[in-house]
Amino acid sequence: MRGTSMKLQSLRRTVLGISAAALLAAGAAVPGHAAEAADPVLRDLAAAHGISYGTAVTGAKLTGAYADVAGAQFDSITPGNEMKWGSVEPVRGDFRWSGADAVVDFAEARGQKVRGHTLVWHSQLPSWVENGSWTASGLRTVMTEHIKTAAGRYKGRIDHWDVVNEAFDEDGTRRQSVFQRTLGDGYIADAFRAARAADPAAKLYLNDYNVEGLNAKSDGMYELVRSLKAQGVPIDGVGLQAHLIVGQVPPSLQANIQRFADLGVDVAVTELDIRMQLPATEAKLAQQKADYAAVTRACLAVSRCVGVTVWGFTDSDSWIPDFFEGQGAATPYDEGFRPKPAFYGIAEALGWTGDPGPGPGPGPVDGCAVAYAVQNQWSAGFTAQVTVRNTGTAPVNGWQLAWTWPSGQSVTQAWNAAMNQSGASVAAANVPYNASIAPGGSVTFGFNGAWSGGNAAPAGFALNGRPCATGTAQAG
Ligand code: 9MR
Repeated sequence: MRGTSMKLQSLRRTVLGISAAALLAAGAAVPGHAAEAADPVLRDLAAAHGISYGTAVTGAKLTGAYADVAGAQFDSITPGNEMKWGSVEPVRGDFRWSGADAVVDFAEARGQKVRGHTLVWHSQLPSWVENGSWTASGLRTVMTEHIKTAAGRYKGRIDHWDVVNEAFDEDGTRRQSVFQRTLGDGYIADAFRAARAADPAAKLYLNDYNVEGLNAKSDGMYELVRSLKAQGVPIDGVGLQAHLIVGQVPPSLQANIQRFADLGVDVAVTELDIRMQLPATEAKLAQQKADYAAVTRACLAVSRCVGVTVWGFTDSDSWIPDFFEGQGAATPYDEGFRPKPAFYGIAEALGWTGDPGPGPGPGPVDGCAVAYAVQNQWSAGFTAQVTVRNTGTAPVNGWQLAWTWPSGQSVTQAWNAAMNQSGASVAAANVPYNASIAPGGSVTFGFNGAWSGGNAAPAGFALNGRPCATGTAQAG
């Protein structure tokens, strides 16, 4: 297993040769600290230990700086949504593969492995499956046909399939999904057998969340894996999703990985993110760094732990703010693609001994004011200018201005800032040439946006997490 990774590393070096330094030379739009030539490359560091470091991606975002970082830093890609049943067969017999194909093509062009996610899951199921009135044999046929079609389409191109996802309730008993209710306990063995038949080379995984530490749910999963192995069911691995909370990495993580490994299966951390209550503070980011390092070290400590995948590498592409109100900042890069302390925590756990530099993330701000002006507006679009003034006494070195749209607007194009939008939340980050704002100084950036119905100004702005006064920041 680890030998394979070493081979992949040398292939990548000679054929692709992408590195942070090359990105910098190519002028890639990774603002702030991200494009430092001395920054570590996680996929190289991981390969030196024979493990993999991967990321989930949103296929539609795989251009520009997002694609550059995903391609340069990670050796494994998981499509975040594009391979789910609801995405590929929303209507029975009507298959839509373009999203999944694009992610697989992206990964192959960069020498990256692909984790297929996921074949049998109770969620993001098309309604025709979830709400159909099935006989057991009818649903079994539909399930095994789906596995045959999806795993068969990518035969030989997927390293690991999450064959069955989230099969357990928190108490370790089976989740009462449509599959469990209709087919009974045996559906999991059937799914693994169908996946093996469709793609014999893929490693077949059982994947779940809240099973990272020793607890009732991971006990249930352990018992199932033990019994599947005893019956000769073709299961190769266990995926621990690891959607964690800052400061709460389970102390028994390594012991849990080890007990699964001792059953004769591989283990992977498949969906790592570590969320916090916003705003992010230096103390929380430092704890998060320690947490990312701890998870990485736990995997390194068990020889059958084959790698770690983060569930989104940038805070601009994370499910957390949409699902946990007031929480976020869960990934290793900020919304402007700048590495956070967590990124260096991973690198250090993988043996990197370089200098993370003066401050990878935006630092504290002791006073700010923002002037927001719509300069031009037409039927569905507008141009706005934003001036941010440092009204404090300390220099700002690296900044991110956040706001929430009041009436459904969206940013379409930006200048003098790197902008990202997730739902109604906008983050505008500095570009390399305007990262510093001296006390009393200001920076101005602009953007085009789309609106319909209303185009009210945002109610407030926060600079590096600190609320700013509004309407008083004249350009200067
Ligand atoms: O990241 C995925 C997000 O975009 C979807 O909205 C969400 C819907 O449930 O699924 C997210 O990914 C999930 C993954 O497929 C399985 N484990 C939990 C992940 C977070 O919800």
